[in-house]
Amino acid sequence: MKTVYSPAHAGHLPRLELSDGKLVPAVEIPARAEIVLRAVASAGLGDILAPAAIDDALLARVHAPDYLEFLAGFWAEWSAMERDWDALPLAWAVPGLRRVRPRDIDGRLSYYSFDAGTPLTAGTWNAARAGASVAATAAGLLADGEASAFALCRPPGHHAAGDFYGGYCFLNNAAIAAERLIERGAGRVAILDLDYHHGNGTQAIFYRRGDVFFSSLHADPRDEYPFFLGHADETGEGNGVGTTANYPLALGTDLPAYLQALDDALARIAAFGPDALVVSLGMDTYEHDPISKFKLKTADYPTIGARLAALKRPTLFVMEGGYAVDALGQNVVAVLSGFENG
Ligand code: SS9
Ligand code: ZN
Repeated sequence: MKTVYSPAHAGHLPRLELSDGKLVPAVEIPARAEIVLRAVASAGLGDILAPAAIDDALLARVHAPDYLEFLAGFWAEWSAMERDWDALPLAWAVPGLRRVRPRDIDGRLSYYSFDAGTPLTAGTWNAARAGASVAATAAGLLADGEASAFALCRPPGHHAAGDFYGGYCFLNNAAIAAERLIERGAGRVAILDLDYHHGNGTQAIFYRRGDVFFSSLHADPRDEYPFFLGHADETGEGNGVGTTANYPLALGTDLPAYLQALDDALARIAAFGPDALVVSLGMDTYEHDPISKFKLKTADYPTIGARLAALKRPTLFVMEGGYAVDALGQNVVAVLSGFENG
């Protein structure tokens, strides 16, 4: 399996994040992607390729033009105000308030975000664009006939919706990959989100679409971030009725309970009959993840990879979360080699 990687992710270097009411060292850091790169290289998974520059028209298929313009221009505005620290928003237009776009920079920061835990930094836009180009290039490999590919994206993407960021995510890499597959001829694409957190951004982007099936296994949003999406009764709307499937799971979920949900999701995907599968590969389901509460072990991941292989569809893995940095490389390789041997 080929890997697509760009070192440009390292320009997104958040220092402190807001967590449990405190500013603490950020967990979504460059070392994450670097350790995964080293692990896929030393496992001999396959060639490691650089991405091609991303087409703006592809980004615009997923994200609103005003949102992209905001992200692209943000740091110039922020730093012109003599602010050389990372940006965090402060107030949101919850129901009862009005979503009218503010002129003020802090107002716009809030308008285009949904949490205060996601620092926007000097290098964020370039890094996020590079991550999106990694996803798009890896999707192109599938369209060229590869059976599988790994998009080693950073920052992650699945919490980013069409017009807001959050959850360490700015551009929705998995959604961009799905759109690239459709551009290159796929009639139907399934996305399976295995990150510990619900992929609220990806779900929102495709909620009314009949050509993209979205399913997600994640900690129950009553117990865990992102709290306000990911319940089992969210099943799609309009043309997308029946094309969303959520599996909210209990804190402490271990392999048997996880596989029960996974097998159900895979049966739903098989029935949908996709031309390609995009896996949002979050490794924060790991038992020692510092911000998560599932109980999967390194030895469990090859089994999960093999179940994905049994679907027998062209499969694109897109890196999402996973914050136990020391184990992240081995855990990713465990899924991908389980897939290849499955
Ligand atoms: C932990 C704060 C968690 C959001 C987590 C986003 C995960 C993205 N105290 N904040 S995969
Ligand atoms: Zn996550």
